[in-house]
Amino acid sequence: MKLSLATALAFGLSAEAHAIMQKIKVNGQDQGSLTGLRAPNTNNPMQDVSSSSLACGVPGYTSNTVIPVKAGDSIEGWYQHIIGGPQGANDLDNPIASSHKGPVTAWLAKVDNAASASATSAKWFKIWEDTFNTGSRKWGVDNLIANNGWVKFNLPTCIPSGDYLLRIETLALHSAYSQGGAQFYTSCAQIRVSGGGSKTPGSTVSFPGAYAANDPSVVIQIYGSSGQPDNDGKAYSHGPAPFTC
Ligand SMILES: [Cu+2]
Repeated sequence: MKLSLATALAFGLSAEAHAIMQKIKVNGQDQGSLTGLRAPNTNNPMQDVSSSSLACGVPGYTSNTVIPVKAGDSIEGWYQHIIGGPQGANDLDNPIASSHKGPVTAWLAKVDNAASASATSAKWFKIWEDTFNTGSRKWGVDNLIANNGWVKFNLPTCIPSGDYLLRIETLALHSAYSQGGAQFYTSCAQIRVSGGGSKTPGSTVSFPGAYAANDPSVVIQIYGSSGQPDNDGKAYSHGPAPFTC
């Protein structure tokens, strides 16, 4: 059997080609590595949707910092192969292996104190997603790679001021053809919003809880009839629709 390079990568060679979300920018201002973040200290993914670490990753790096932001601010999150950037020279798997197709999403949860709040009891709502473009057949991860690991979105302008946890999730689907094969890469930022409004989401979810192990967005064969990871051009959705003001 002749395998394309992409298929060969998907089925094994890139097993260690993981990534960590490790810092954010606010309105273009770099906040510093791991500052104000809850991030895993390994780039291994989570593959259990019932994990108590599904919100912010397996506990590793913590911070006492709460990053001040304003409602509507531009936020960027940075994924790299390992903390600090590439793993050695000419790291073809930085920011993440190109086999790791899938959606990138961002979520908020209102909390009393972002530095100390429990992520598992937080009530989350999605604020942004980059899933799959049926026209270009590009995944959120393709755009993440094109932007050297940066994912960019705006905070809603209408959310109430106060502390929030901001969760960024990349879901790699290259091995999602069997249950338990999808790979979740998540970290959270601790933020304090000022200048907000008064609109709150009608519904929220918990992590774990938002996804079932057999959700069609979690168990999926993204390799289509052409042998490409193009989902056969079919639409893809993952979790609730983003909150809008
Ligand atoms: Cu990986």
